[in-house]
Amino acid sequence: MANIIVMGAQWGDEGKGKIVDLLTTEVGAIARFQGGNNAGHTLVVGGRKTILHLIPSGILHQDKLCLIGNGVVLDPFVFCQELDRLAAAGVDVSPSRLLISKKTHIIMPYHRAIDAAREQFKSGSEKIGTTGRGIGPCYEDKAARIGIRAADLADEALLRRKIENALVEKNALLHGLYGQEPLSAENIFAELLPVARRLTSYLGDVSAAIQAHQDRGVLFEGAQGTHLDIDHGTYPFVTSSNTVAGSASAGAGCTPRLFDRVVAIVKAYTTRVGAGPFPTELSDGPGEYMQKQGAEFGATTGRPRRCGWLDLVVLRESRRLNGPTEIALTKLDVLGGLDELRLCVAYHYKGAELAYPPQEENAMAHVEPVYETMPGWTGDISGCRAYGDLPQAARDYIGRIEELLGIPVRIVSVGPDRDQTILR
Ligand code: 2SA
Ligand code: GDP
Ligand code: MG
Repeated sequence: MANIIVMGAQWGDEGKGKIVDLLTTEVGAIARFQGGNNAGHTLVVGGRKTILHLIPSGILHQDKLCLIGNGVVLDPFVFCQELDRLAAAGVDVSPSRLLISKKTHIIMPYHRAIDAAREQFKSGSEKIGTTGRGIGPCYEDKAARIGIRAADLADEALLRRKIENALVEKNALLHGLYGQEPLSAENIFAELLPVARRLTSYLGDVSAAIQAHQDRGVLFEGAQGTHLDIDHGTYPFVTSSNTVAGSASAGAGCTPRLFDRVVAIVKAYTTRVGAGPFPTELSDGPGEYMQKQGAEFGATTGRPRRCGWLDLVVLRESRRLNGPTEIALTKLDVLGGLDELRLCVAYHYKGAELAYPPQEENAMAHVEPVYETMPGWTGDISGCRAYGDLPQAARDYIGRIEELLGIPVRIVSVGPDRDQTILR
């Protein structure tokens, strides 16, 4: 039994949900530690699809405890909807299985309104392409020390006062700057109250729960991806939390000495949803093929995802930032049918060859990828269940990734279903 961090090595949507669901058998509890319902984690079991936004991807395993850590931002309305959807599908979502940290910050309606208004107000090239879920504005309030935390939902007088105080500033922005109708504290409070009362039965001490489960193993489920990290990503085209593995400790409330394994989820090509630089992006041909074969649409917003070749510069930086012990390579099946595959191994930038991304704002938009070319394979590999079943060209592609990164690929995913997996 090990304590495992699972994180995305690219720009999100690498298939974390599937791999977390798969690895859940190895642990006693699963914890989310950052992000919120901007995440869309897809699980397919026996052909049945579940998309989770807030609740950890271990929830389908009846005997596991699911934890929502202090580093998460939680929309209580979305949480309740997710509870109801899972319960309707026969999943046990009782408080005995699901705990929310009392320190988790709450996404309020004004956070969503500011997120949307701010995006609308920005000029075309400045738009981030956020999910509109209020993530950034909620983390802003946390840092400004005016946020509402989950424990506050159990104290109605405090909750009311905090909403009233927040709206003084929020309405100045929403009404004064963005020209919208001011929001009413009374309406927000009245809407929130039944949801708040429901949520309070899920509140608890996540740090204590992790400590209690560490001997059976805890899996820490990252959301988004390394290059969307607020510090290390392609700023300002990033999300508002730290998505790197190091964030698991602070965002769940445990010692960094706990972790035994860091599993980097790597999609066999690259995708990005929302704005921001993407050096290996393909606007047609193989990019369209990946988009179609991989059904690359946002699991939260439904937006089409941009697609491109695998970028080893991006992955090298992820290796440095996260120190993965192993890689889970996903969506390899999607590449079947392409004549040749390209791997970006370096960038040309201002006359130099770079092994790591440049760090100045938006410099990634001006790099020129340096490619290696490898032969592709034909035929459908989604039925392969052993490494030896894969075509030689597919094994060579995996081998080259291992060689370039010096990290073993321990899991190869060849389809969305839990079963469509090769373990090495
Ligand atoms: P936000 O909403 O403030 O976090 O947006 C900031 C940037 O972070 C990106 N982002 C994501 N990128 C990939 N996947 C995410 N989850 C959904 C999915 C996305 C969707 O699973 O497909 O459905 O659109 C996710 N969440 C945030 C976002 O695109 C911005 O670039
Ligand atoms: P996450 O945010 O990292 O959990 O990833 P998403 O769920 O947003 O996006 C990954 C998508 O790819 C989902 O629709 C998954 O069902 C699907 N998926 C995961 N692994 C594979 C795979 O190996 N092959 C194929 N074809 N689809 C996969
Ligand atoms: Mg996703």
